[in-house]
Amino acid sequence: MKKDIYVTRPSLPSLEEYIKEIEPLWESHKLTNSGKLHEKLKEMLKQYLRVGYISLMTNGHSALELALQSFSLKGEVITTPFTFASTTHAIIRNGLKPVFCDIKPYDFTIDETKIEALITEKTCAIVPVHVYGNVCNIDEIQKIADKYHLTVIYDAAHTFGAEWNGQSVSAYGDASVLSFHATKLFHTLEGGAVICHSQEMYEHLYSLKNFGIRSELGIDEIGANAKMDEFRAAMGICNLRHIEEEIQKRKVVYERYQENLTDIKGVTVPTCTGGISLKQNYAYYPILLENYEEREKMYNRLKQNNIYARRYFYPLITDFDCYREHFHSTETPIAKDAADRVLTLPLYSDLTLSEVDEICKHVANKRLKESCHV
Ligand code: T4K
Repeated sequence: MKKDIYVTRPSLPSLEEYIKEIEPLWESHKLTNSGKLHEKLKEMLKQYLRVGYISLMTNGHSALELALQSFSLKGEVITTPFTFASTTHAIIRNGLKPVFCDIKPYDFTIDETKIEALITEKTCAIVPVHVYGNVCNIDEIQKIADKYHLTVIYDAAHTFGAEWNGQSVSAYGDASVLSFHATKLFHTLEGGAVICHSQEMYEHLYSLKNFGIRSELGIDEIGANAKMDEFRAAMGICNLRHIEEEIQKRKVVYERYQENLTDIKGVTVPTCTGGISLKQNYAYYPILLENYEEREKMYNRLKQNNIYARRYFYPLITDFDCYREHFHSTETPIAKDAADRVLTLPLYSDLTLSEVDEICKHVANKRLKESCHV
């Protein structure tokens, strides 16, 4: 029986390393609400990401919802439909109206040239998504935001460890939101964070993730419960120690895919658009097939061979049952086309090169170029 290969497989530290980290909890009994490990991870992340303020949360989605809430926004938010459900859900659950902008066909991020045409007197913010680790056009987005006085909150769930122009990608915008879900290259089992730029916002987020509690007797706003507990923080501390090795191993896998698939007819491989100003994080490996039918065939062929690639992000959010009556995917044709043709291949640090070659053999379906020996 063939081994199952999933789109991802979380990396774990050694059991000994994790136990060593959580052992003091049996002494302290301080398990959550900003314990010592929470504080330690926060400091480690500030240093690693080179950011001033980071608010750790229970997951990326809560982080996104609370980041939006913290700006007291009202009205319309320009975003894209080519993302995980979380981005749109967070906007709508904040009582805001998403206005969908199309994406660029080569890197799947928001097409900054199409943003201005969507701005109305009701627009209050832009929520761009750094899809698959591809970085949005940060400079142009900021210029537009400055011109129209809009808040920019990046959904940076896919960009942990990536740098742009020598700075962490998460340092840009009025806030950036990270996901530390088990399926991400850096994880805390479940987890997430908001990167912000002032002590005031940091404290506000602290209150929002703790029911709106300001003091023992004072609750002055309607918050949620989105605090990160000590067991998750411990996992983050261990994983962060190995993060550079994790990214390097992924790079090797990513490059093997590029080498194997670049000249395969009917397969479009990822393009890195950041040039030398970008340090990639190798979070995902998305390919585009010629059309919907070819993508479905490929998805099923891989599945028959125990390779569970994923169609991130299909269906397009505007085609979800809960949204299709309110939005039209025809208004974002490039995103619609990408959703119909994309397939995200397995990528994780333990994936062996012979497994990559095996996956590529099925992707190429006998059209593999000669240099790849499988
Ligand atoms: N914004 C964006 C752009 C996002 O992509 C996400 C999350 C968010 C916001 C929200 O962040 P979080 O609130 O999640 O922190 C997965 C993840 O659950 C989700 O975090 C991620 N994006 C999304 C792209 O992928 P599913 O429904 O595809 O996960 P699932 O359970 O099918 O896992 C995929 C594969 O991974 C499985 O087939 C096997 C493997 N796996 C998974 C888990 C959970 C494991 O081997 N071990 C595991 O523990 O959503």
